[in-house]
Amino acid sequence: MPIQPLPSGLPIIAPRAKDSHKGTYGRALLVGGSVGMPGSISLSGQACLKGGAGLVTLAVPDAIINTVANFEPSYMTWALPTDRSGHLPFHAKTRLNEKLQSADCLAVGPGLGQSRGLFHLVGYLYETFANPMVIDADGLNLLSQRDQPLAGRAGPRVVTPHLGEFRRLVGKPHLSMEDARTLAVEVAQQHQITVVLKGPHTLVTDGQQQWHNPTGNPGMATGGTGDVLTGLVTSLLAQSLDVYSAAVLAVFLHGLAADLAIRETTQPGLTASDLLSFVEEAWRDYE
Ligand code: NPW
Ligand code: AMP
Ligand code: MG
Repeated sequence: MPIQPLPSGLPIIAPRAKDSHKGTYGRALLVGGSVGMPGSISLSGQACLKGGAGLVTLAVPDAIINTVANFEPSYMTWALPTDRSGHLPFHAKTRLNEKLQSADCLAVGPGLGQSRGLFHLVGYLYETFANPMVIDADGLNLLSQRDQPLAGRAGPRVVTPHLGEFRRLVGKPHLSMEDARTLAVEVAQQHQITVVLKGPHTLVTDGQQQWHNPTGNPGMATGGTGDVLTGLVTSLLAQSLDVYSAAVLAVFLHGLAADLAIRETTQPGLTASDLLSFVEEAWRDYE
């Protein structure tokens, strides 16, 4: 039974055409993971599949590729070099470029870690990848270290900070959530990007439009739930939604999955993996 009526203004995804195939639903490339954080990028990849993307590839440091591959058989993996700290060096871009050429959309950041090489790699991707791109987690932390964090984008962009990450991005360490919500609209407008400011009643804005998300609950305050959201946004981009619509629908389904999950689990017991299991039921409510 549906949990609540669907709110108006929710983006619409057309039913699948009978003659469609996996290429119809897009090729998504997700870059992340590091030694110690292989789970985050896997959660994103699994969410990207559950969101309906046709082909999902995770580009990860070769040191963790077997671990990441073993989490889920339905996505592909692409090994990049690992530096001595367990991260991707800047020259990983050469091998990454082989996959970027065929990627309809890109996500960067979950579990990526931070290093000098990654600072340059993330800046390079932000400034050169012409298709839609999601930047989350350490991808945001690395952009934050640039003189002008969000300047120079080469294509449509969605950033998905929680309050801590947003504070770093705008260089205001004591910003309240209320002020952050106001500033998020200004930042989106200034850079012509979509900002997803996560938290209770996540705000999605492109500077013109605003979505105050009605779904979600405090059970989601647990490691990995944001990584699931990154995968869902990326999935909807792969299916050709515009960046604002992809962000709104992903945030809505993500919260709805959590609301459905706690009917069967509990708020303290909810894990990011549980969220993945309930994305399907969220889709059913949406349909
Ligand atoms: P506090 O604790 O309240 O003082 P970070 P992260 C603040 C990966 N993960 N509202 C918080 O402040 C991610 O993908 C891997 C307000 C603290 O200062 C990243 O790559 C997992 N403040 C990496 O870990 C599962 C908030 O921000 C700081 C806030 C680091 O990401 C876990 C914490 O944020 C994780 O996803 C909020 N809503 N949220 C895995 N299984 O592999 C946070 N803060 O330092 O950016 O750390 O978000 O854990
Ligand atoms: P992250 O901090 O990147 O792992 O993202 C956490 C996710 O959980 C975001 O989608 C938040 O909107 C959601 N979340 C965290 N705490 C709450 C809460 N108290 N109520 C609703 N959603 C939450
Ligand atoms: Mg996160």
